[in-house]
Parts: sequence; structure tokens; C-alpha cells
Amino acid sequence: MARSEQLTQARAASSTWQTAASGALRAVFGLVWALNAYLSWRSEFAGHYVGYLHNAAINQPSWLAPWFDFWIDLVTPHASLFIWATRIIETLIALGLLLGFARKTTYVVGALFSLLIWSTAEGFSGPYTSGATNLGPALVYVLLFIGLILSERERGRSPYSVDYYIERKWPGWRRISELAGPRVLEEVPPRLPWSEQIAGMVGILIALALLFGSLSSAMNAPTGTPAAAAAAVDPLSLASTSPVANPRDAKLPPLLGTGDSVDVSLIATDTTVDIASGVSYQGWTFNGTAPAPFIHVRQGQTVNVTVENRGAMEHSIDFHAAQVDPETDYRNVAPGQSIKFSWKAEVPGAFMYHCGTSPVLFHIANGMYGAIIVDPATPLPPADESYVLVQGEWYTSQVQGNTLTADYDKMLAGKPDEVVFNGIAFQYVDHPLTAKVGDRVRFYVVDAGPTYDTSFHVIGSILETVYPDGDPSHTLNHLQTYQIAPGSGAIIDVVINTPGTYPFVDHSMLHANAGAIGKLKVTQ
Ligand SMILES: [Cu+2]
Repeated sequence: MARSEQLTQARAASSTWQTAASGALRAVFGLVWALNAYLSWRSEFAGHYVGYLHNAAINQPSWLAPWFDFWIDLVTPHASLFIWATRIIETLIALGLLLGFARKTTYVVGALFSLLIWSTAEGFSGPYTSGATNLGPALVYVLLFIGLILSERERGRSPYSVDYYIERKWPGWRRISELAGPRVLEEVPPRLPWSEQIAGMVGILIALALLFGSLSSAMNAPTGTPAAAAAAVDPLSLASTSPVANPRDAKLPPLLGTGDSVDVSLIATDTTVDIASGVSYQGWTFNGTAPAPFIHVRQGQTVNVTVENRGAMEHSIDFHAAQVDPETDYRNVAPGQSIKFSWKAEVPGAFMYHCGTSPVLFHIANGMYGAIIVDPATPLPPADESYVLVQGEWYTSQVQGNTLTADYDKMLAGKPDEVVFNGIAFQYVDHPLTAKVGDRVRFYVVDAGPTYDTSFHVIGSILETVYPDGDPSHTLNHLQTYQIAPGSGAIIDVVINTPGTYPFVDHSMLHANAGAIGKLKVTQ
């Protein structure tokens, strides 16, 4: 055999294998897309969709902010349209790659779509990490599409594609399927013998089995590893700009009773509560709200307590206003059980009460806290308006969409996502508390923490009288700010003589930014 003939044969063989390899690469890439497409059809994907956009916007360089804001503004009001578009586009790309259908269009659309979705929505499905780290995978996807484009420009028609058979009937199909020029397309594409095709497919299947095996074990990694770290969404970034729908009434409720004893019934349940406008949180509560009911009694009254546990785990009660044996009365109550005990309200004040079951940090941060106001036997100077403000903290992780739940790691690290008065961020900005000029406005402020104190301050005013812990035997006058530690309270009177809107804040501005701000509207 002549040397030139040998060379031609060798070239033909290598070209045959390259064409097969290019087809195999396309099909394997198609399987990855099929997995992406499959994940996009799950309800979790739809539930998280808007959250992904917000996540992706975190930690981006400032020059990219308009790009991310543009997508958030565009997608948020039409989320379901974008969810369906994403599902359909991903499915079509997967089919195009697997079958070799409309290859040119598939590659171009695929490259553009990859760049877009990775740079805006954090990728295709779980597990997620936040921000710019996804630009890496985006570029890999785009490069793979470009690789396919370049390879097929060189090689022309692919016998391992549906396009090949369509073109044999309708040559015009080449316009949306082929990347090569007319000269290359004239050539008959080389094709491997069936035996070698089958051997190649077996090899690919083994490689894929190994790949998906390691992928699924990475995706099922235990909590705490980066792969399982849930979407870290800031609840305030999910909040709607419309006003809080159901603000908590801050008015001090009337005394529970005027007799010598009063009955208090608290029911522990697993409840979903609002923590910002349009944002809910799966927490634990007493009587379905966080904070729990404001309890108002008078010094000298006996408080008959019943705590019933209708939740899924142990809970208990701890009244800071009571003096009882904690091992007995504050013991854990199993689900389905209840506890009764009585105590006498001997000391007046603004007190916290909470679940005391371990870890208390978790039970308080998950919503199980409230305020109990014990009026002094000799009444304070009368107030015209009386409001209860219980400051709390929310530590969140996203369950789905605008529904969040607890993040114990954030609790341990002392990193609240929200700091709030009466459970819902900014609710009294949307719905200001009210008073008339010259009124004595009394705030019963309780800091439930669990971790941070409050530096209570009324902008535009000076605190007229402060009763530390709410006891009239301690009286301070004319303070600018009063600091209240977690687990304590104070009664704070202000008198405002000029009409206007006076914000009240936790003057730790980090906390005010995170929700601990409200407004007092003073009118004539
Ligand atoms: Cu509890």
C-alpha cells in the first residue's frame, strides 16, 4: 500500500472517531440538561424561583446591581410566566442536544440561556450557593456550546443526529441545523461501524453512572455542608413594598380581670406567622402569634396558668413576673400534655415570659415569647395612650418562596436577619401608632432578645419618665435613650407637644435597619 494511501486512510479513521466523539459529547451534555430540565419541573423549583434571583443578587459587585435589579423587577410580578418559560426552554435544549435536533439553533440558544440564567438566577435547580460563584459553571456551559459549534463547523453533518435524517428529506432544514459552510456539507459524513458505536455507548453509560453516582451523593450531603446549605435569602429582600397586611395591635389590652385571681391559658403550637410584609415564618408560638398574647394583670392578683402543648415537641413556660420553683412549674410539657400552676403577681413591672425548653435560644428565637404587664397596686400617673412593644429577633432560612423557617446556626452566631417590634419588621412604619398633642404616651417595652438588647429612643422627643423594669419605685426622668437588656423591660412615657410623626427605634442602627423601627403619629 502506498504511503499516501495509508495517510488518507488514517485521516479518514481519525475523522470518523472525531465525528463520533463530537456526537457523544453532545449527547452527554444533553443528559446533563435533561437533569436540569427535570429539576425545573418540580414544585420546589417554582417555589424558590424568585428567591434564587434575590440570592443571585447578593454579594455582586455594585456595577452589576442594575442588571440584577432589572431582572428582579421584571420577574417578580410575572414569576409563573418565567418559571414556565424556563421549564420549556430547558426541556427543548435537552431534547435538541440528546436527539441532535436543530443543532445550530439549540447551541446558540443554549449558550445565551446559560449565560443569562447563571448570571441572574443562580443556576437551574438545587443545591444552591449564593452569588457570583455560579459564574464559573455558566462559563463552562457556554464554552461547551462554543466547543460544539466550532467542532461541527469543521465536521459538517452528523450521522448521529435527527437533523441528518430530516435533511435527507428536506435539505432546507440545514439552515437551522448546520453550522458548516456549503463545501463541508457536500461531504458524506463518516460513520463508525455499529460494533464500535455500541462499544462507545457502553463506555459512555459507565462513565455517566459514575458521574451521577458521585453527583447524587454530593446532593444528599448532610446538613451543614456547603452542598446542603439552603438558599440564604434575606427575608427583608423578599418583603413586599406594600404595607404589612395584618399589623399586630400594640395597644395595652385591658386587665384580664378585676378580681383576686385571673386565668391565663396558653397553647403551644407550630404556627406560620408573618415576619415582614408578605413574608411568613414557620415557627412555634403560644396562642398562634409571635409575640404571644400581651397579658395584663394587677399587682396582688393570683394568676392561674394552664399551658397546653399542641405542638410537635416539648415546650414549657417561664414567667419573669413569677417567683416559683422552676423545676416544678417550668418543667417540660410533652406534646399532647398540659400543665397547670398558680402564682401571685407580687412585683409590678413590664416582664417577659417565654418557653424555657432547651435550647431556650431556639425556642425564643422561634417565636415563643411574650410580655406580661403587672400594674402596680398604686396606679402610675394615668397615660392617654398605652402601647406594648416587644422586641424580638428572627434568624431565618428559606423553605420555599416567601416562607422561611429557623436557622439555628445564625442563632448561635448571633446574626439575626430581622430585629422587630411585635414580630413583624417595619409594621408600625406602615401603620403608625397614634396620639394627640400633649398626650402622655406610655410604652411598655420588653426586650425578648433572645440575644440583643434594645436602645429605645424616640426621634424628636426626650423620654419624659422611665421606670426601669416597669417598677414605679425606680423612676428616671429626661433620658435620651434607654437601654433594655434581653429578658427585661421598662415603662417609658413620652409627652409630645408638637404635631408630627416621631419614629421610635432601637438606636442600635443595625437593628433599626433590620426592622426595629416604628412611627408615632401625633396630631392636634
Ligand atoms: Cu418551646
